[in-house]
Amino acid sequence: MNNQDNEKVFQKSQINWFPGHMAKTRREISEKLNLIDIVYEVLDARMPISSKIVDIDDLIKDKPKILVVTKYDLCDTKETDKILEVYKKQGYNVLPIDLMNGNCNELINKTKDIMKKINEERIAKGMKERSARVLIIGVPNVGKSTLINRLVGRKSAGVGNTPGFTKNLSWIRINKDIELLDSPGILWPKIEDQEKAHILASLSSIKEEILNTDQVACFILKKLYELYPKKLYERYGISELDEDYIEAYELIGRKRGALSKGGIVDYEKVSNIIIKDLKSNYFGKITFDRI
Ligand SMILES: Nc1nc2c(ncn2[C@@H]2O[C@H](COP(=O)(O)OP(=O)(O)OP(=O)(O)O)[C@@H](O)[C@H]2O)c(=O)[nH]1
Ligand SMILES: [Mg+2]
Repeated sequence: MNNQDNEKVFQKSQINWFPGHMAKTRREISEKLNLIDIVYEVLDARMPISSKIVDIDDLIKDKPKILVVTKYDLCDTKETDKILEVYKKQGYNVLPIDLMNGNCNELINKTKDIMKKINEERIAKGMKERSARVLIIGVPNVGKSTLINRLVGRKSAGVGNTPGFTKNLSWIRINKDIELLDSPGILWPKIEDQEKAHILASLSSIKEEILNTDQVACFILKKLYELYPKKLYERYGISELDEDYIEAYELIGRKRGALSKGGIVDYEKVSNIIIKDLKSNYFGKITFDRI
């Protein structure tokens, strides 16, 4: 967005991110599927709907799975729990978790329970018992590698707050009972629902470099205004959000000193501030999805 060129305010482009490595990861997951016993489908608690891979069941077929809902410490539990209840009613095994402070005992127990049944079936067929092989799958940046490190109890998988951090599939053993397969975050070729795409972009699951930052920043303002007006007011002093966002940008720019020469508010800087504030969790606990 540019102050001299206000018509740009309304420019919007579709958000999609499906680089070659995601297509490759999908292929490799399909190829390795016969080695997998259980799947941890990882969701971000701030977007338990938007961060769900739309065609996950085509990809992992009928493997038993656990929905591991990470970043529970960052979400608005009241709203997130409503969504998780729906998943439970649909028959999902759901486990919210705070990977910064919580432990993974419940997840390990659930995994052992599922594997026990699988092993009983194996024994009945005359096969040998084996340790559980678990695939960890999810959109970028939801905490798959962090989950692995937590499960293993040491830093085994690379972690970073940028989508696309993990580049390859790799096996990691937790103990004699469980082996994990870390995988790079994946999306799908076309995100039909652009509201979801914007939520994914706002909460750092889409590579920043390909995004129109003004568009994402305006979306964040709109979402906060709709869902958490008090938080928007507390951080930026905004109590009304005008349709073209100009007043809001001017306010934030002056408040935060995002000015260019001559004291004019630098809109690009303001967009970056908004995105960074959300990424740094400065708005407190939020959930952007609603049932
Ligand atoms: N507060 C909080 N932060 C978390 C939690 N889980 C993960 N994170 C943070 O989220 C960021 C992404 O974590 P990663 O484990 O690298 O995510 P990933 O899913 O492996 O990402 P890709 O490899 O890019 O697909 C890191 O900055 C983690 O510290 C959580 O439960 N709570
Ligand atoms: Mg990773």
